[in-house]
Amino acid sequence: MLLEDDLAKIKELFKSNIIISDLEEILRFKPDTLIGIDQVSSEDLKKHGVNSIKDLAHLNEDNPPEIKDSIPTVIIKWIKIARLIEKKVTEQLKTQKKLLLIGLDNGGKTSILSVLQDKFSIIKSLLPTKGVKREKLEFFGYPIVSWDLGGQVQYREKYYFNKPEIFFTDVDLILYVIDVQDQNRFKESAEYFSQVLEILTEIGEKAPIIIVLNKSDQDFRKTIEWQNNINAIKEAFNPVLNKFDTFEIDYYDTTIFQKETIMQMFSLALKRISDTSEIIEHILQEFTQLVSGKAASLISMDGLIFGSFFTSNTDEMLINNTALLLQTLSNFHNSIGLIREKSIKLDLPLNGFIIQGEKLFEYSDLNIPVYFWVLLEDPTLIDEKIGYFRQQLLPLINLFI
Ligand SMILES: Nc1nc2c(ncn2[C@@H]2O[C@H](COP(=O)(O)OP(=O)(O)OP(=O)(O)O)[C@@H](O)[C@H]2O)c(=O)[nH]1
Ligand SMILES: [Mg+2]
Repeated sequence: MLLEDDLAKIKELFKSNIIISDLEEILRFKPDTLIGIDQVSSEDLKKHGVNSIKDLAHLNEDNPPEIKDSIPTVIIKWIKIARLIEKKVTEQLKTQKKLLLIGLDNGGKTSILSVLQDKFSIIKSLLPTKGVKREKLEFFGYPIVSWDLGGQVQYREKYYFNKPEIFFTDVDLILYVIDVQDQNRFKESAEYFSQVLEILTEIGEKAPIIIVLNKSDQDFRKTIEWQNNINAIKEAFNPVLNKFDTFEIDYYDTTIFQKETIMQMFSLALKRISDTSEIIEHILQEFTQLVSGKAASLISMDGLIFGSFFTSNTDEMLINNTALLLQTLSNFHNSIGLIREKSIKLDLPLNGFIIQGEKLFEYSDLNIPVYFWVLLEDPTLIDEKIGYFRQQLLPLINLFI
């Protein structure tokens, strides 16, 4: 059974005049009941045997049908939205995601969780976690249950691997935390990591994993020792990654002394488990092309990057870092009583482009503003095109994870 709340979120993908009384019937609706698909395209789709949302979901995205006046990326976007709806309707929606933090003792797992919840004052007095600490949390407004697996050897050996189903089933995301300053324990950590992957494989779990290179403190990060340690970690871990090559694994360096490193790591993590991040990135691509831009990004005021589109890595860095800094400035202005601007712009005339952020909407019960950022030469087209994208993006944000 879908919860009322989820039903409401799915309804937002449909045009406002569409009445939905029974969920099962949604999949039989004509494609043009969806926001963004007009009747002419719907008729065109019919010629390709697509009469319903379900038919649309089952099209091959590598070889989309040719529809008059629509570029392939738009059709692919429709296919993905139809798939999302099918998934939400047919699968029982889990309301909370399960996040597992694993790693040797003293790596910083509990500290990272504290930073994420802005509980800075308790960090100094943290003791080693005894066994497992489970907590219900809200990250960026999304509900998550964290399982913080204390890393002391007695728990690792006697507890987790004896009853793996309790700890490792139904996991959505794993953060494997390493202390990058403790070079004597990289091998031990890699062995533990290997045991964890072995167990996950045995019980058939396939959650995305981020190897968190924690304690990459700002001053230490500049040293040769840091670089040597990172190399040593990769040397110890890469054979494990190669052995278990079906897992999706990323490295990310963090320090609890710079909250933004933890937030960006977590942004990446949420994108990995998002049902809609890919669709959002398609829409950003569509928009960027329409306004002849170079890059676009959708970012919440608290720093969650829902998705980005870019043509070069420099453009990606440029737009995301500029946007995050300008948002920090906007948060400061807001904190001293200024009204939040709907549009934030940085003009770089000598370089021939501007970076502009438009407030699209607010999400979650916390009313967090979401800004749509674009890097482009000529901003005149933004106003004209943005309404259409606002309408498409809001439901996808609500269904992000
Ligand atoms: N320099 C530095 N110290 C950190 C960082 N993160 C955590 N620490 C310190 O590392 C120590 C251990 O942190 P915890 O969060 O308790 O480690 P844990 O991984 O939860 O350890 P167990 O619960 O035993 O598994 C504490 O003294 C933290 O203050 C970091 O980014 N940089
Ligand atoms: Mg702990």
